[in-house]
Amino acid sequence: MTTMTTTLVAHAELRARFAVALAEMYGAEVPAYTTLVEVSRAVNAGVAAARGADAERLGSLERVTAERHGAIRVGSARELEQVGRVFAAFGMHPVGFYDLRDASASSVPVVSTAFRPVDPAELAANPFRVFTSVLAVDDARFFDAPTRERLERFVEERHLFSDELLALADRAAAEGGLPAAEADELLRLATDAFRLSTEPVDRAWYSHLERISAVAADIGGVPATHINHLTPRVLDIDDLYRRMSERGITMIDEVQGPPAWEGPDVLLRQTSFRALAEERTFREADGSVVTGSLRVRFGEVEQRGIALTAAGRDLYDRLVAEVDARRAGGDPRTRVEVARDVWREHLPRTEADLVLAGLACGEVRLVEGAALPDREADGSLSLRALVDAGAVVVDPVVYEDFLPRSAAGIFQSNLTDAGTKDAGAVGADYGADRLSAILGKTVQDPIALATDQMQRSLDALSAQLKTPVTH
Ligand code: OOG
Ligand code: NI
Repeated sequence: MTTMTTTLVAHAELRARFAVALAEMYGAEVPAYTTLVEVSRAVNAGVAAARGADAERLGSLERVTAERHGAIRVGSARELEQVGRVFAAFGMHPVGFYDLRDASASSVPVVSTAFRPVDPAELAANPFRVFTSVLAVDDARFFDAPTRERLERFVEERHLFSDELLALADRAAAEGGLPAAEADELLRLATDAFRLSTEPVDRAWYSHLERISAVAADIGGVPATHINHLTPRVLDIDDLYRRMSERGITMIDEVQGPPAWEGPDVLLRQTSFRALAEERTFREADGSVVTGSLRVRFGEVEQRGIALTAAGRDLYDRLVAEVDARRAGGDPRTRVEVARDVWREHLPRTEADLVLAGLACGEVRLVEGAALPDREADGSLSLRALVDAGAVVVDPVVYEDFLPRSAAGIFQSNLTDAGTKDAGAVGADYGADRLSAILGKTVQDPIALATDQMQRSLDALSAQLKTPVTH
């Protein structure tokens, strides 16, 4: 007797197909996204032509050009738990906790995590990730008791993810993938769950929430969730900014995050533009259904740099505070201009120096046939001596995560109204632990993941040299 083995469509392929399906849907919904993707491709091809192999230090041209992150917003712990199960089907796990409630002057009542692959091989196969925000309905600074109650009821009554989708997702997560027909079905249902709903929006309820926060209205004022944006990755975000502006697309005032400078790109730089108003149907107070428009989605693009260690992140946060202090102290230049000076004063000029200083994460690689430096007195080899001798090269570990301040800046710059917030009320307590409890799995720490990756490569190097390598 023969046993039939069905080949499974594994997580990486499901994820790659999910990213493509969402991009096709979003491109049809938001035409400016298609322009953004075209311009991103042109930017990446230009950088590759100008810089050759060096352009691929932070990821192959193929990976970078295919790379996207999405953003979605949900309204309750139940919805967050369910969307976590959907993403697990695609090998995407919660990483990082971002509290946006205090990160912006506007009213942004959400906390967030990102679902993404964590294994370096899975990231290399397809790094698709989704920045996922959940409404902090229990935060009294934003929602009074009657609004909170109504919000909870409204969100409880809707069903973003069908039982069929959740069952397929759980099966894909448990079995490492799905047979071809079930994989197709999973992709269809999962993509559809993020399609812009055509169901009428209750005008009065939406407007009530909008006065508190446009973000709250986009989450709790509509009958379904939707992709808020899909973000391509570019190798030169300043070039992209120029090219989009030349095409007549108004970008937000500046690129968020670290400045452009001659040294290494750290962490993440992002910028965005407001998408056009989209047609939606509304139910008015008198029961009539009319066509109107909403302008809540936008286009975003990003450039990724090297991941930082805990010490590097501390330094980064101090540099950001230093930039703020200089501007508050009267420096009239833009944030980016001031930041460039601060960067020049405090950061090493190369990735290898950042890594050797213990500030950034790199993977180390032995150069075939190169002569080794002298050992230290204790018999070990120092990483610095190995690098200086040309025996070891350092490849950057890419920052795979997000920045709360940039995220808040992106949220804020796409709102027309600051909303309202009662700073005197007591905020609700959120943290990675609370999200982990909701999701039933640990929200992992971005810095730990990047430092572990570096440590594994150092361990492998020590094993290869049969000598401890000290860093
Ligand atoms: C998310 C905003 C943050 C990013 O890339 O930092 C963000 C949202 O608008 O839902 O997308
Ligand atoms: Ni984004």
